[in-house]
Amino acid sequence: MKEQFQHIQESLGEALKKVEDRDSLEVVRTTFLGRKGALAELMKEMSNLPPEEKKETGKVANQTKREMEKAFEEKETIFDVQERKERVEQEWIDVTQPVIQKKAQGSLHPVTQVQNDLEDLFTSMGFIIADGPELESDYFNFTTLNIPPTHPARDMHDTFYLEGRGDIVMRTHTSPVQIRTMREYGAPLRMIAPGRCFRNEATDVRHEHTFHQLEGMVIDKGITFGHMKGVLEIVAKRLYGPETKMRLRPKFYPFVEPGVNGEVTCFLCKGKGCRLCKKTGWLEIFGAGMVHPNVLKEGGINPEVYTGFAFGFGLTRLVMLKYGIDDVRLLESGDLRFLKQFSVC
Ligand code: FA5
Repeated sequence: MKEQFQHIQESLGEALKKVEDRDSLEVVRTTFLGRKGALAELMKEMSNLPPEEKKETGKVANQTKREMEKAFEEKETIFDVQERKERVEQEWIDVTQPVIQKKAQGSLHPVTQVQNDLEDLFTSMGFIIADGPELESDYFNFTTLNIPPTHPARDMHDTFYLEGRGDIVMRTHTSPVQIRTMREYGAPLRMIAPGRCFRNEATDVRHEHTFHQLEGMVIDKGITFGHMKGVLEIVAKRLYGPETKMRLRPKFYPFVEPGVNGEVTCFLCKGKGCRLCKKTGWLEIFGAGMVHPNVLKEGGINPEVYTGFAFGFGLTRLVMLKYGIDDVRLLESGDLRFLKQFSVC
């Protein structure tokens, strides 16, 4: 019987040499090592052996089985390695190829879009674009604008102060840029200054603690209230169409004299009165007026020679009006579901 085991083992060796693919390998496995294969059948016959031969033959049988399985696995490994090599060759990657996957692209915030639009309009009328710091000195934010430390007008702009630095505030408006620009460029001057402002507000649909304004100023010889009204009407109509109505009403601002606040018809109710416009039909979008002589002096400009007007648009409000947004707080919320509606790159 030992010879029979040896014979089966040799036959397996011969069969494996001829195997060229996985299918024929499987056939060899079932023929020799399967439950009903040659080896299993021979092992069954061992039960007929006399007891004294059984032990010795059993050892040979087990040894043969191990060696046959090993031979089979070695052949199987050759196929495994070969297949892996083929796969690696097929999956070859050229790392120098440009990436074809489309990248997620962001877009401009609606406030930036309206700001860009207004910058185009104003620069086309000869205005320069100026800039100033968001963390501003109390001196530029209030004092130079004719609001001395004890003046009650400071109550209109409650803001955020820095602990231990009473002389520095988060700017409450873009008006301090008026002074900075006058000091830098002198007269005549045509400038706008868009930027972020901060106020300690009890927030609601129209008031946010962080919002944007767009400041503007024109200084020259002979500038009148009529020039101011003309410019502001151009802006209102550019923003909301030629049928837009604008009205000016007297309002006190310490840095202008006379001062006005400017309103346009409410986009939501078309002037009928609603929650957004507090049932008035009008939405306030800017403050404006003829530059106060004290402010011109602070800017280093002689009020006996030059006059001018200044205005401050609530840029955030302009955006609300343009897109029909009925809650200002959405704009600074950082909520992408909201912002994606305005995606223009
Ligand atoms: C000012 O801030 C003045 N500096 C504007 C000015 C400039 C007047 C030059 C005269 C000459 P006022 O506080 O009214 O004014 O704000 C101007 C605009 O900013 C308002 O019409 C409003 O549209 C917007 N605004 C003010 N507070 C908020 C707020 N909390 N949230 C959103 N928008 C606001």
